[in-house]
Amino acid sequence: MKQIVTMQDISCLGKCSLTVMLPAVSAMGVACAVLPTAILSTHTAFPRPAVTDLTDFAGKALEQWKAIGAKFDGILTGYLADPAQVELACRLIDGFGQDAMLITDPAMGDHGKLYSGLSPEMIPAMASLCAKADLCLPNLTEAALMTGLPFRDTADLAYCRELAQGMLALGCRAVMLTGAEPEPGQVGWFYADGETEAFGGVEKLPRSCHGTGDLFAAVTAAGILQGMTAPEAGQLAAEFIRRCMLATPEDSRWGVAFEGELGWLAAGGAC
Ligand code: PXL
Repeated sequence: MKQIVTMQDISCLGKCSLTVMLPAVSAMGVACAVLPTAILSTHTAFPRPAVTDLTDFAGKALEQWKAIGAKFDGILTGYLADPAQVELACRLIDGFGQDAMLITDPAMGDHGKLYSGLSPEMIPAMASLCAKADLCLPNLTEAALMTGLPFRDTADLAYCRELAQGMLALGCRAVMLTGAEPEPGQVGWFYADGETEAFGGVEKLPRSCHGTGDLFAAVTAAGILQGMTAPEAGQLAAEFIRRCMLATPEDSRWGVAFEGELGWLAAGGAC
C-alpha cells in the first residue's frame, strides 16, 4: 500500500487540515502518516483559538522516523504556522524526499488575504518550500501572494495561465491552481507543468465553506499516488468537493459535510 506523510496542524473543531485530510486519504486506499505541527482548539477563522505548538515534537518525530528507517511514497504539506515550521518541512523533505513525491498546499490565505495570525514573512518562506515541490496546489490568493502578481477573484484562463507561469518560475515542477473559473459559472482547477496545460471544473455553488482546499489537496495527492494523472485527480477532487458542498446547506466556518461522501470517494468517484 502506498503511504503519504502529511505535515500540518490539527484544528480540533471546524473541519479542516488533518481532521479532513486523514479520512479522505485513507478512504482512497492510501495509508496516511501524520506529522502534526500544532494543536489548535479551532482553525484561525474563529476568534482566539487555544494553540499548542508542536514544532519541537515534530523535530523529534523526524529523528525517530529516520532511526527506524521510515519510508514514504508521498509528502503532502499543508498549513504551517511560521517560518520555523517551513524549515522543519525542509528537514522532512531532506530526510524522506528522495523517493517521495512532494506535494505542497501552501494553505496561507484566501479572498486576497493571509489567514489571521500569519505574518507576511510566511510568504517568501512558503514560496521557498513550494519551489521544491513536484506539484504545488495554491489557491488564487496564495499564488498571487507568492508570485507578487495582483490578486483578482475572477480567474479566467488568461489570469490562471499568468499565475501558473509565475509559480513555475518560482521552481516547482508543476502547479495546479484551485479556484480557477475555466468557464463562467464553473469553479475548478488549472494545471501547468511547462509542457502541458489542462483545466477543468464543476458547476459553481453560491457558497463558501472552510476546509475545501485541504480536501482538494488530500484527494489530488492520494489520487496521484494511486496512479491517476494530476488532471484526473484534480477533477475527482473538484467533483468530491461539489458533492460535499451540496451536503452542506449554507456558508460554513465549521467545514463541509464530507463524511457521507467518503463512500463515493472510496469507490473511485462512481455514482
Ligand atoms: O484550512 C486551512 C487552515 C488550516 N489550518 C488552520 C487554519 C486554516 C484556515 O484558516 O486556520 C489552523
